Formats: sequence, C-alpha cells, structure tokens
Amino acid sequence: KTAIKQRHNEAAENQIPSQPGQLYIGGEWIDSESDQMLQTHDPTTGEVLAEVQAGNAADIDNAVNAAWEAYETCWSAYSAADRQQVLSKIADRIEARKEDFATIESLDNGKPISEARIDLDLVIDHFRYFGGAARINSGKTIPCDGDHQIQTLREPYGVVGQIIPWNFPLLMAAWKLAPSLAAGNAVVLKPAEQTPLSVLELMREIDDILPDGVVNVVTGFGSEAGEPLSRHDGIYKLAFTGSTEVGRGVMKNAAENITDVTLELGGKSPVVVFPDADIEKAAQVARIGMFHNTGECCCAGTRLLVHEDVRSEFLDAFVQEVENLTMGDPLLEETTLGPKVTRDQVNRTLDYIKEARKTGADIATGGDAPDDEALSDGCFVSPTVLTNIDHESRPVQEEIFGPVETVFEWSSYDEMIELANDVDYGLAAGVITNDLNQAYRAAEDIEAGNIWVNTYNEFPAGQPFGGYKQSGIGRETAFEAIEHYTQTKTLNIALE
Ligand code: TXE
Repeated sequence: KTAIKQRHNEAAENQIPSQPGQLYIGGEWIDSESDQMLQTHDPTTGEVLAEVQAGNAADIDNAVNAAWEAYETCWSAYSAADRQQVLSKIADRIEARKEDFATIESLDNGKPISEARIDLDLVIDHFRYFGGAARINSGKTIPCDGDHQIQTLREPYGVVGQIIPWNFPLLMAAWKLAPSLAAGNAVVLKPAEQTPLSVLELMREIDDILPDGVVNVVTGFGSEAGEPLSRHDGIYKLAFTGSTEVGRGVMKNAAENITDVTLELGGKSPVVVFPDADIEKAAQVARIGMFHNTGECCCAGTRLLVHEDVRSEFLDAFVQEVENLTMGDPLLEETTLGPKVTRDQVNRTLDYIKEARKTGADIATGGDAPDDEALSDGCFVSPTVLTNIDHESRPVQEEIFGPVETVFEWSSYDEMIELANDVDYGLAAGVITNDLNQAYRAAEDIEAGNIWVNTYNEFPAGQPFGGYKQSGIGRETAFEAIEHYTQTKTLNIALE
C-alpha cells in the first residue's frame, strides 16, 4: 500500500500543477463565479488529487459569450486549411506529451497505463483524421429541371455545447472537440466532475494554438454546470455522452430551444459465440469486450450468449482468461484491471452483484471487492462472471458499468436473436464465428449501432459510433460527426 501511495504521489507531483483547477474561458484561466471548488480523487489511493473550480450557470453564460465572440470575430474567418493546421498541431502537441497525458488519465480515472496509452493513440488519431476531414467537408450540387442550379452548403452552427463522462476523459473530449472544430464551430465543453484533469492539461498545452475563446472549458457538477449548458439558448448544437437517464433530461432541455442534439448513452451489449468459433480466441475477444477499462465502457459486451454445444468449454476458457487479469496499481505496466472511478461506482457495482446472488445467480469467479490489503484504499472490484441469471433481472437489463459479465446459453438462432435484442439498449454487439455468412446474418438481425465480428472495442477515427434504441441519437467520430456539427443551407439559383 505504501509503495502504491508513493508511486502515485510522485506521479501526481510531476504531472499535476499545484494550482490546476481554474476555468478556461475566452483564453483566460479564471475562477468560477460560484466561489466553490470540487475535489477530484485518485481512485487507486483514495487521496485528493486536485481541487478544481465548480462552475455554475453564470460561468456557462460567460463561456457561451466568449465562444460567440471568438466565432464571430475570428474563428469563422479561418479557412478549412487553417482549421486543418490547428487540428494537426493539436495532435502533434499531444503526441509529444503522450506519456504525461496517459499518466494523468491513469491517476484521475484509474485506468491501467497500458490502456491509457491506447486512449492517447486514439486521441491523436482523431485530431489528425478530423484535420483532414475539415478539408473535404462540402455540400452537393443537385440536378433539377429548368434553368436552375441547386447547391447545398455545409455551415457550422456557431457555438456548440458538449458534456462528457469520466470513463475516457480525453478521448471523449477528442471525439467531441475534433469534429466540431473541423466543422468550424466554437465550443463550450463541460468535463465530468470525477475526471477533469486531462482536459485542463490539454487546454494548457494548446492555449497558444487556438484563438482565445474557440474552446472554453467549464468544470463543474452536472446539475450546476451541465444543466445550464443544456438549457442555454446561445448553444445551437449539443452533444452529450453519459447515462440514458441524464441524456433524456438533456434532450428535454435542448427541446426548449429547438437545439440540435446528439446523445451517446448507455448500453447492454451482447457478444454471441457461435458453435464453430475458435474457443480460445472467442474467450479472448469476450474478455477484451467486457473487461477493457474495468468494464467502464458504454459498449462493454456485458451479455455473453454462448451456443449450448460449446458453453462448457467456452466458460472454462473464459473464466481462465478473466482469472489471468492482473488487478492492481494502474501505473504499473503489468496491470490489466484498475480500480473503478469512484467509491459510488464500486457500491453500485457490488449492489448489482448482491442482487444477482439473491435472485439465484451463480458466481463463476469474483463476486466481491478483492481481499488484498494493498488495494484496500482503492475502488477495486474483482472481475466477476455470473451464470444462471434471469435475463429479465435488473443486473442483466440495466447498465452495471463495472467488471461484471453475465453468461447465457442458446440453442436456436432465433432464440439467440431474441435474447440479444431483449434489452432497451442497442449500442453494440460482438459476433464470434468463422462463418462470415452467419456473421452477416446476425449483424443484420441484432438491433445495435456497432457490430464487431471476431473483434471488440475497436475505435478507429473513421468508424462511426453510436446507438440504436435507448443508447442514443446520432453518430460520433467519422465523417458522420462532421455532418452533425454542420447544418445544411440550400441555394436555388435561377439562371438566365
Ligand atoms: O453519469 P452522468 P454518472 C452510465 C453508467 C454509470 C451511470 C452513472 O451506467 O454507472 O451512467 O454515471 C453530466 N445536466 N454512464 O452519474 O450523470 C455529468 O456532470 C447536464 C455511461 O457519472 O450521466 C457528466 O459530465 N449534465 C456513459 C456527464 O453528464 C449532467 C459514461 C455524465 O454523467 C447532468 C458515464 C444534468 N442534469 C456514465 N447530470 C457512457 N455512455 O459512456 C450530470 N451531468
């Protein structure tokens, strides 16, 4: 325990400035109008990492005004090539300090450093991708009868609002900032209160690249800073990633001003194992699908649907994979499972496991917090596999968002599809088979926005990501994101 604390204190001293926490509005670092601070904790040690400003509605007002001023006086005059340069420079700066950012992410969120580096590679990739996308964002010429010319222009909204969660703090910021800047918007961004540090460090790093006010960051709680952002009539487009419950409220608020909205919400994604699958590979893919980022992934493959013929063999291989995970200090290279982000999140996960036990589920492995003194100050939950659990029960129907897998068995294809679709969510799914025809058929029949075949949790920048059903509206990343951050203006020109 002492060794972990020492390692974390040293890393925090190196990476987190002693005064990290002001708001970034109009290119200035300022205190909140609220006079309130919030604390962010290291989930591995339980210690306070930093205090940051708890922004409120007045700060959101200031940030929206600063964003409009930047948009009107400067940013809207930037050409697509200028914006590409800005985005490329941002990518270069992040790349040059990749290890610093990965360490901050690991300290603040608890994710293993090896996984934080994957996030950083994706962050860099997204800024580069959208730098290029800025150049190919264009309208259409539409054929019509008579001497008319119809054209569409893709124009930015002006100022957009973005609310992001704590599971991938910098990556979620990149998913939102990169396309909106590429499209020519100015931004007000609210990071999650649990993990504000990497985004603040990003703004310190790129302050000289961005014109003042083009990106404004207001840290704070959801109800005090997020809510006023979602209601603000100066925000012409809102993008939210978080829980379905809060997303529903954000959409209602957006409706008051007829603000366009994209929502990336929860999930309860199935991973289907066909009887012909290579069992070792299937177990690996399923393990990555469920336990990457400690299960704190909206698209986590939380419901494993295994064909009855291979169920027993698969379960043995899968439990072995899970038991081979190395839970521990996320700053260590060998760690593959870190703590959850907060104590609240631990309790929430353990409550779901308790409920599963009560309703008669069997625990194939895990089932509790680890019995390890060295980890006792951290927010750890042992990786858990539940079997014989009722598909209608809450732990199966609701998002646990922790390292908890549930396993089901199927015999007929139709039964499998029924199970796969028997949730309110529809974010992602995995299909594991060597028969591509089978894979296509399942991909067509499963109600989800993202289907991975023989792989899972891949997020290249050019791949649209988003949900069916209650998992959201719209798509993040890829060119679809540029479309969401622009509006169409149609020109009909009568020619002589
Ligand atoms: O999410 P919230 P929480 C799910 C996951 C998790 C559960 C609760 O199941 O266990 O949500 O997590 C801001 N108006 N996901 O409570 O509250 C908040 O400050 C405007 C899935 O952390 O949805 C943060 O910035 N904004 C998810 C962001 O919303 C509000 C990732 C997300 O927080 C607000 C995270 C309000 N009234 C949690 N209230 C995913 N899809 O990846 C809060 N916020």
